[in-house]
Amino acid sequence: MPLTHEEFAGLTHLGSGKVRELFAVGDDSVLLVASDRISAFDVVLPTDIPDKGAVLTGLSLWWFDQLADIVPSHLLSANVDEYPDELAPYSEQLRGRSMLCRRLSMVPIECVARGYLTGSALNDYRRTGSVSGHTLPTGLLDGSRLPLPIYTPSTKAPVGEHDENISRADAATRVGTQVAADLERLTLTIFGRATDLAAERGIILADTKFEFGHDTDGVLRLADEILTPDSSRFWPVDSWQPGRSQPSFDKQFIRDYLISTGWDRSAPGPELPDPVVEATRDRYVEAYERLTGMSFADYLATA
Ligand code: Q0N
Repeated sequence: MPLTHEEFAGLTHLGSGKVRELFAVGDDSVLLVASDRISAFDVVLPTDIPDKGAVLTGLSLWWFDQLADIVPSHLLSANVDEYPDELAPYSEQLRGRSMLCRRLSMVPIECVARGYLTGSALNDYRRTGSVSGHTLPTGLLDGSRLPLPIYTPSTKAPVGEHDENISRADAATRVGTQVAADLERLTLTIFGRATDLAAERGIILADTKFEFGHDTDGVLRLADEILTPDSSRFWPVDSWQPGRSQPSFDKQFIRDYLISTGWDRSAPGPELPDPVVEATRDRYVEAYERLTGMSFADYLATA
């Protein structure tokens, strides 16, 4: 049985992503829960990947710590033993894969930074030669490194729809000139730090998406989960080769398996065989350990 919010029947459900849930905790906090669900080709699959939610939570916590001198985050605690009493019935389901966070007033755009050209930015580039108002050099290929990282804000689409890249001028209209400038500066500064840390570990951070919100003092804080394989594209530097779609660090076994089945990409998708589940779990754990330089078993044991 996959995690759905039914598992937390006593909590006030605020929203769902494809594989995450958000609950209200009192008036001033929220609980972000990462499930073990996985999506591929835009469909949530019927088979869970054990510990995926804990890996993504552990990675986010590590990144918040690495970035704390640049931007404050929404994190209050990831220690379930410190959570408010109303969460006590769920402690064991939440351990390792949840974050108690300040409830923010969310900024209504996605803040995307890209160091490499792929995905929706590649589509925009092929159609128009530019992405979010950045005119790019001619001759770039799928996976090409960009001359400089770019900020490509996008709309927040409802689940099932795709975010749409918008111009920086459009972003400024939606959030105001000052906030738009702060988001761009913070996004590119964080992306630069994360790119350098990942590169030290042999990993290319191709692109990533951040969400921000304002706290009750009006301070802009980094929200959501950050710099995980679900919100970012990580590519092993050894196999990077522009001119083709890059193998996904985390999901390539699943994509290859799904293609081999002839699946037509309609929901719910096929169950995954155990060897594919195990190889994928190993890739998530490897991403955690390569990026952080720490043991995932230690993370789980102390969570
Ligand atoms: C919030 N989202 C989008 C989980 C992921 N700290 C916060 N305060 C208020 N609202 C939010 C946060 C955060 N983070 C974030 N929506 C609301 C991502 N969600 C979608 C639902 O599932």
